[in-house]
Amino acid sequence: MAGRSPLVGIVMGSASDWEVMREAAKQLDDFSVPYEAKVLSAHRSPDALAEWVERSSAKGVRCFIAGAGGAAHLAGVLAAHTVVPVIGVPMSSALNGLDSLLSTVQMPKGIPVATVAIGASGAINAGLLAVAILATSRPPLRARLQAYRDEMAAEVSRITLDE
Ligand code: RP5
Repeated sequence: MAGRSPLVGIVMGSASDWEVMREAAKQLDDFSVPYEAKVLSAHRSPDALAEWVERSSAKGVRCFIAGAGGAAHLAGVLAAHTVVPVIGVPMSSALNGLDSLLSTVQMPKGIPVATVAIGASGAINAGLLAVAILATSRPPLRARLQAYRDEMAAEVSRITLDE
């Protein structure tokens, strides 16, 4: 749902992150939430990152999702430039994502980043968390999110095990 005025900004440190980060975008598509997705790096293009997050916040983005790997400071730097909520997605890495996870989750007090799990599961949850944040002030979206949860519960209750 790239196109309409974006409510969510998805950013990643490298094009190599997109395979995972597109899972967040898919969730937003499923809930018809408009987003913008960009590659911007906290260390390779810091000025462009700051300019984008400040412009996006002013234009009406209500939640950011930031995915990065290694010494993953992208989400924290993003959060330093906006009061809009930031969700961090740690990418898998040479250290199996543990470096990315700790770099993203261990923000010093004052500038929070809501960190999800490493990799694709985390990206899916980041998309769903962004939907939940938006749903706090959008009753139709809240109803769709509740229906999604209800269907999940129904799927679990349909499971039968061979004995
Ligand atoms: C980080 O370094 C990116 O977020 C990516 O996860 C990682 C590797 O980047 P590339 O070498 O694939 O560009 O900045």
